[in-house]
Order: sequence, then C-alpha cells, then structure tokens
Amino acid sequence: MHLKNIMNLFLLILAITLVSACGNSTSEPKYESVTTTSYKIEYIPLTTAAEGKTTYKLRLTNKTTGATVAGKTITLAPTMTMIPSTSHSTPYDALSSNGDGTYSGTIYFVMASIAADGSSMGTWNLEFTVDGETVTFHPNVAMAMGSIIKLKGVNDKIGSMLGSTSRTYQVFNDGIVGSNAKFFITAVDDSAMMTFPAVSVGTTLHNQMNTAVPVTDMTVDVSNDKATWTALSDNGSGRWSKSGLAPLAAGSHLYVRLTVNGEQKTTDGAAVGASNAYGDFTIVGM
Ligand SMILES: [Cu+2]
Repeated sequence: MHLKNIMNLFLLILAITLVSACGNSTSEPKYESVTTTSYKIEYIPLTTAAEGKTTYKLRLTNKTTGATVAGKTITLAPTMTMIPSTSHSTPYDALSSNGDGTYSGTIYFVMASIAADGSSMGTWNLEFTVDGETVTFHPNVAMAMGSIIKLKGVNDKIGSMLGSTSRTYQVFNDGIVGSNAKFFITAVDDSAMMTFPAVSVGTTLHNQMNTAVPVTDMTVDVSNDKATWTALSDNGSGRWSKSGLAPLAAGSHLYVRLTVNGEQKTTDGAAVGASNAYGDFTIVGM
C-alpha cells in the first residue's frame, strides 16, 4: 500500500469512529452523583446554574438494587462559602416528588460563584438530606443579566455586626416573556443572611431588634418608560405577576418600583432620589 492510501484508510477509520461516537451521544448523559449509606443521588440540571432562577432535578435510587425511590421527603439547605470567610444562604422552593424517582426543585441564587472574568467568588454548597443521609453538590453558578434586582430598605433595617443595616429585597425574574412579567420576591430577614422569606402581603419580617414586622401593605409596579407604572398582582408566597404589558422585547428595560408598608425601597438604601428609586431588568432574549 502507498503511504497516501494508508493515510486515507486512517482518515476513513477516524471518520467512522467519530460518527459512531456521535451516535452514542443519544443515550442518557452521565450526571454528577453521590452515594450515601442507602442511596445514589444524581443532580440533573434543567437550566445552567446561574444567578437568579435555576431549576434542577434529583434522581434517587436504591444504592444496592438500583431501583428508583419515589415519594421521599428531600430537604435542601443551600449555603455559599464566600472568599475569604463569610457565608450566607439563598431562597429556594421545596423539592417535590415526581413519582418516578425524580424530584424537582428550584433555587433562586442571590449571587454567582464565578465572576465575569472567570475568577471564583466562593462555593455554593447544595446540601440535600433524605432519611437523615446528606449529600452536597457544588455547582458553579454563573453571572446572568436580567435575572435579579436588589432593592434596599431606607428605615427598614435588619441586625448586623455593626448594629443594623438596610434590609435587601430580591426581585427575581421568575419569567419575563412576551407581554407577561412574573417575579418572585424575597427579603433578607436576619443578620447572618440565612433566612429569605418570600414577601407578599401577610408575610412577617423581623427588624434589627428581631421584632416582628407584618407586611400589611405592598405594591410592585413596573414601567418601560419610568412615567407610566402598572401594578403587579400579589399571588401570595412572594409570587407577583402581570399579563398584557407592553411587549418586552430583547434589549428593552423593565423598571421595577417596590413599596413595602408605605416605604419605597431604593437601589442604595438612601432616601428616594432621582436615580435610586427603581430597579431595572434588562430583557434578555429567550
Ligand atoms: Cu455570596
């Protein structure tokens, strides 16, 4: 055989190998998994873990038999270990059993773990417990535009190492599509940033003296021009929504104004002024 023919044969074999490798990729991908005494637990991302709303599933199987295990209660305790030393939590929804051994969950990350330049800002620890057995996953959480707005209380404070600090409210993009806006709104409620209750009328917050502060009056307004404002409906449990808005095209802005118990929240915790009176979601194309 000529050298050229040998080369051609080699390329042909290489091509066949690549095609068959691609053919195999239709089988289910391997997910990150951890085993406990009784179970194998797989973490199945449904969206790329990122600042803001992130959805995922867990799959629970019997470690010995490989059978799927449905109907269990799996609890979550998320914490971010910050560089250098502090730590905090983030809001999340309870996991629900899908009946087939998978469990669906949503985490609303208040912070990315990877900076825009790729450097690490800390580590997220997603600690799941089932039947007293605990596993921890550490997904990298990317930055994401248009995923979260943070607004601060002015006289609305929580405790801190310095005595008190402005309470931060998180307005999460829970679905801004077409002419519909859905938000999930939470607030920090303790000095260690470990509790993030969902905020609606009826929620009880706590001030810097740990005195209960019931939310008796709350409005969430949106605008695309900062002139005409439309109020969202309070669906309870921190879920706010409005349909029939002016079309929310990619690249446009949706301004958000938040008032709780008569106090309008601001981007910096200072009194309402010309530039700090509202948050701004930049609409990202889907
Ligand atoms: Cu953090």
